[in-house]
Amino acid sequence: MPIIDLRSDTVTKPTDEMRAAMARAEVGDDVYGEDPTVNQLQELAAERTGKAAALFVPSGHMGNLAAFLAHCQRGDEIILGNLSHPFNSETGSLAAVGGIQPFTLPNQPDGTLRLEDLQAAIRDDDVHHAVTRLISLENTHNRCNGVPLTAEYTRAVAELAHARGLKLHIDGARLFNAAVALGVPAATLVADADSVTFCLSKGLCAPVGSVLCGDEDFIYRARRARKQLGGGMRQAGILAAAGILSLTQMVDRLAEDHARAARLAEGLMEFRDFVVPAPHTNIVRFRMAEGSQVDPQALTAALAGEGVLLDYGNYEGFRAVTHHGVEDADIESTLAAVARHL
Ligand code: TLP
Repeated sequence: MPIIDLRSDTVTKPTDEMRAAMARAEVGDDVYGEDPTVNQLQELAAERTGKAAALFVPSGHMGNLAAFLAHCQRGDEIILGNLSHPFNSETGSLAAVGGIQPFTLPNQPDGTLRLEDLQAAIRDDDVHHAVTRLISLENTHNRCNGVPLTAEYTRAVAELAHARGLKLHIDGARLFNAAVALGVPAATLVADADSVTFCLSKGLCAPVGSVLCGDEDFIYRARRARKQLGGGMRQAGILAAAGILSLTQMVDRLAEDHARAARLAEGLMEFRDFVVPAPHTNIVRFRMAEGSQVDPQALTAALAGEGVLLDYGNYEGFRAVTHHGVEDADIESTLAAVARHL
């Protein structure tokens, strides 16, 4: 049975060119900083994000956590969205591992945190208070329908943060989706941020890895944090070789994923059982319409029985994510399967 896997873009497999590059990658011990392919990936990532330095990490989660550890001390506070990935889907690691307190603000439907909410959330210098150290934004915003944050918004948050002595981190797991959707270089989107993580192993198809970028001092501290988390890797050039191709060959094609997500949403909107907001990038989120008699869990299971895999959660609703492994015909087959089961 052919499988159409729309659960996530994390299911992408490395391309044939990636496997060939991995096989011939020159490697060394990266804990000593001696893996030439890792070094090449880090230089390329720094250049693409407009930062001075970069660090290859095993996952987006570790990239965010290493950033938090490098920016904060135990007992410090990070302001982030109530729908953000680090707050909801990273096992509470910033608190459990970092001893850092999250201060959540409501994410607006466009993925932003309101500037007035941010201003009010930054704590005064008072012996009772945790020290507010960092603001963390997410671009694109996973739970907010994959919406990209603009460079102008990010600049406004950075100005506010810097004026109050804080740093700004961007969880840019899908930063290149944002760049393609907005038609601006990734570096422009994060120009005013102090650090950014992006994932190689989602829409960009590498098998493993993310990159954390920032200035030299910050990356020096993040390298120690990565080691503390057990994430120092040795001959990681085997993995970095695929990541180099992610950045040089796989970015422009993200536009195809966005077009397929738009087509999927358009088709889903025709079913009266669903409420489907228009997607912005490669993430389509939708919910059951009020009064629908359809059981979403049963529908998800029935579709899975036909090889169409979607994500469903009681709180989040449905999620379908387009990626390199999903063709135009798969979108039409998905819509036909949904029609059969409604
Ligand atoms: N997101 C995954 C799951 O964890 C939900 C997905 O399928 O979307 N930031 C954002 C915005 C993410 O969406 C993710 C992964 C991460 C960070 C963490 O990346 P990894 O999975 O590499 O640790």
